[in-house]
Amino acid sequence: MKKVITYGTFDLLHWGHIRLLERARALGDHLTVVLSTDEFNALKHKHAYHIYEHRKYILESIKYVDKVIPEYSWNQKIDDVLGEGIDTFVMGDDWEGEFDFLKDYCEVVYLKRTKDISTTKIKEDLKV
Ligand code: C2G
Repeated sequence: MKKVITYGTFDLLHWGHIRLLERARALGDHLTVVLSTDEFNALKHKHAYHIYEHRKYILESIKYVDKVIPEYSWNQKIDDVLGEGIDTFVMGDDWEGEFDFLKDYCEVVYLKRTKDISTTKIKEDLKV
């Protein structure tokens, strides 16, 4: 079984997120999403609208997602890849090159980011 992993906050889930998850899952037979905790989001200077438990619940309902585990540190990726038996690490290409150190442990794939949609844009557009 070819196992794929990806990371993110996935707040205010939108079609750009779904396209990423769909393409990531298509690279293997199993997709693990490592979901940023609310505390880790603070380290990323992000404040998610939905709390971790609700973002996890939403992701677990998506047919492309097989497992959701918490992301609590920038430094857990090697342990995750080894611990989860991962073959392929996937991120959107806004992260291009940032995680190449993982190439010693698994395949690293950066997928084209979906244009014209983001959680930030949604929040901005909804501001009255
Ligand atoms: N994404 C995308 N297209 C968009 C928006 C997001 O392909 N229009 C992708 C991002 O590139 C990322 C994933 O969807 O691969 C999740 O995006 P975020 O929730 O914004 O994740 P981020 O805060 O970048 O978290 O350790 C890594 C970090 O946790 C990454």
